Amino acid sequence: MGENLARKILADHLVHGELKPGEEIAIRVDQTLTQDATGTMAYLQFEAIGLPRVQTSLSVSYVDHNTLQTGFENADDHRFLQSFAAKYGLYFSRPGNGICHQVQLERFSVPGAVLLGSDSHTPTSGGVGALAIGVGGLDVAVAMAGSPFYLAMPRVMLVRLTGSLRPWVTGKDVILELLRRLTVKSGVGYVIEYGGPGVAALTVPERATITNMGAELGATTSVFPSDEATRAYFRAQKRENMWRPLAADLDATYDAEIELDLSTLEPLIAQPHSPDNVTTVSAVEGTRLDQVAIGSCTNSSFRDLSRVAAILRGKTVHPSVSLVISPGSRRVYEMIARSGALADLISAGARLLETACGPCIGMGQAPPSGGVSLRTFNRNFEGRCGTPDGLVYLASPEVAAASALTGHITDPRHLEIPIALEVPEESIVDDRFILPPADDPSSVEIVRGPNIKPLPTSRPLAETIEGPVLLKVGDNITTDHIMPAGAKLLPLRSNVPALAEYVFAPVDLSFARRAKETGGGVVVGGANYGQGSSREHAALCPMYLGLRAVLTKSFARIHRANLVNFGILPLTFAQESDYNRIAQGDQLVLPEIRERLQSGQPILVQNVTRGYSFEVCHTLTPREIQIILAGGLLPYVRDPDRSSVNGLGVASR
Ligand code: MIC
Ligand code: SF4
Repeated sequence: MGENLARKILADHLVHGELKPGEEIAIRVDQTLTQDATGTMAYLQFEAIGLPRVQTSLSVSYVDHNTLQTGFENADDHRFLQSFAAKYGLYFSRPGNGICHQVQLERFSVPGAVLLGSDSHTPTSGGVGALAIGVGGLDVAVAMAGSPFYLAMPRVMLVRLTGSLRPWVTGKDVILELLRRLTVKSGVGYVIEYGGPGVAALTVPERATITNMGAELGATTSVFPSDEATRAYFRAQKRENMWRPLAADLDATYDAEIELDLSTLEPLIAQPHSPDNVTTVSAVEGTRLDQVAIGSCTNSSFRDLSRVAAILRGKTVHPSVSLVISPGSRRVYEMIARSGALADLISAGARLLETACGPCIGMGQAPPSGGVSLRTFNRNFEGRCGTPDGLVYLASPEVAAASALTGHITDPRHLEIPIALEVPEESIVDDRFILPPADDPSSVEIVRGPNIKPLPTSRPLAETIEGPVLLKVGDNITTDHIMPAGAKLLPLRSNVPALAEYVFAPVDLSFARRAKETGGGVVVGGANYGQGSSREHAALCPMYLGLRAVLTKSFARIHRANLVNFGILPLTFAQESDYNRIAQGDQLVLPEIRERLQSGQPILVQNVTRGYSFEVCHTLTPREIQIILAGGLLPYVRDPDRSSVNGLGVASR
C-alpha cells in the first residue's frame, strides 16, 4: 500500500515509536527557527541546558516582531539575540531583513526537511514540501540541544485539489474556504496534505499562504508536494541544488479526505473576530473601511505586492482609508523597488512600513476606535490589532487593494481592472543581512541589557493540588486572550515578572492580582482552549503566577504542549455537564495527584465549595507525565539521570 507524503517525511525522521495515529513518536529535527518575541526565552533555556553549540544542521534566529523601538527593551533583545547566535552557532537574520517565515521560505526551506519553529506559522515552509511545525520556544531549545521532537502521531487529511483558480481568486481564498468548512478546531491532530491535479497550477507563494494559514485550522502542519513549480521557485532563489521532487505514492491512503474544486471558488473574507467566520466578499461588499493593511507572513510576497501595485497603479487610495503596506522581506522590498511597483504604491497613497510583523501583532497601526480594518493577515481575534473594539476582516491582497481604492469592502471582479496575471519571480538574492555564526565563539560576549531577566524556575508537582477556580471562560479562547501581545507588552517577553501582570488582561484585569493573592489555582475553559500562537509565555507567565492545572473541554495542540512544558496539568472534563456545574471562585482539590498520575488511577477533582467530586481525563503520555512530575521540560531534560535518554550532552552537569 502506498504512503502519503506526510508519513514519508515522518518515517524518514522517525527516532522512536510507530506511525500509529495518536501514539507518541519522536522525530529528528533538521532545522530550527525562532523569532525575537519567543527567541530570547528559547535561548535562555538553551543556555540553561548547558551546551556550547547548537546540534542541528541549521538554526536561524530572526528579528521581526519587536522592531518598534519605543524604549530600550527591544533593542536590548536584538543585541542579546545577535551575540547569542554568533556564539552558539546560529545564523542571525537582522532586524529589517524580513518576517521569519518569508525569509525561511526564500533562503532556507528544504523539501522533505523537518523544521521546528517557535512560531505557530512555521508551516509556511510546507509550501515547498518541508514538514514544518510550530512549537513553544522550549521545544526549540531542546531540539537545538540535539533532542528529537516528541509529538502525538498526527492523522493525515488529504485536500484533493481539482480545477484551477478563476481570475481574482487566490491561495487566500483556498484556505479561507477550508476554514469555512472545517473551522478553527477541526484540524487539531491532523497534518493537512495537499494533492490532486489542482496543485500544479498553484505557485509557491500561493501554496505558502495556504500552509501558513493552516495554523488557523489547528493543524499540526500542512504540506504540499515538491514539484516543477517548487523547482522554479528554488531556481529563482538561486538554490536549485536544494530542490528535490517529493510526492505521495499514487496509491497513497489517508485518514480523511476532502475535495476542493478550485474553479468553484470566489473571493472570500473572514469577518470579525475569527478566521473561520468566512463569507463571500460580495456578501459584505459595501462595508465601510477605515484601514487596509497589506503584509504579514501570510501575504507579502513579491507576487502579492506586485499584484497590489498593479491594481493601485495610477489611482488614489480613498480619502477615508489609511492603507499600510509591510513587505515580507528585504528581498521583496528591494524587488518591488527595482520593478517600479514600489513607486506605484507610494504614488497611490500607501504608507510603507518596515519589513516586519508590524500591525499583524499590534505593533503600531492600530485602527481608530470602533474602526473597521481589512487585512491580508491570518488572525482577526478580538483586540489583537491593538484597538479593543476594532473590527478586523481578512482577505486576499487583491480584495484589499480594490477596497483601498473604493473605501469599502469590494469584490475586485466588480472593478474591471485589467491585471497581468503572471508575475515573473525575479532573482535578487542577497544574504548579507543573514549573519553567519562567529568563527571564534570564545571571543563573543553575550550582551545582556536590563531587559533580559533570569529564567523563572518551576517546582516539581505537589502531592495534591489545591486552589480556587481563578477564571472560567468559554470556547475558542486564544493565546491573545491569555497572554496578549501588542506594542506595549511584546517588549516584556524577556521579563516574565513584568509580563505576568497582564495574564488574561483582555478577559479579566484582576486575574494576576487574584492569582498572586491565592498563590495560584486552576483555570476552567471550553473547547479549543489556547488556539492561535505558539507563545509559551501563555503557559510560562501563568506558571509564574502559580497556575497548577487547566481544566477544559479540549485544547489546541501547541498550547497544550506548552502547558506540559511548564509543569501545568492539561485536564479535560469527562462529562460536558461538569463544565456547566463548576463556577469561578469554587475551591478545588485534586487529591494525591502525583500518585494518581504515576499509577494510572483516575484523576479526581473535589469541588469543596459545592460539595461534589468528579473525574477528569488527560491524554498525557508516560514521558509527559514524567515532565509534569519534574515541574516542566527544562528540569526534566536537565536531570543528569535522564540526559542520556534525551540525547543531550548534559550528563556531566
Ligand atoms: C502570532 O502571530 O500570534 C505570533 C506573534 O507570531 C505568535 C508568536 C508569539 O506570540 O511570539 C505565533 O503565531 O506563534
Ligand atoms: Fe508575524 Fe503576524 Fe506572521 Fe505572527 S502571524 S509571524 S505576528 S506576521
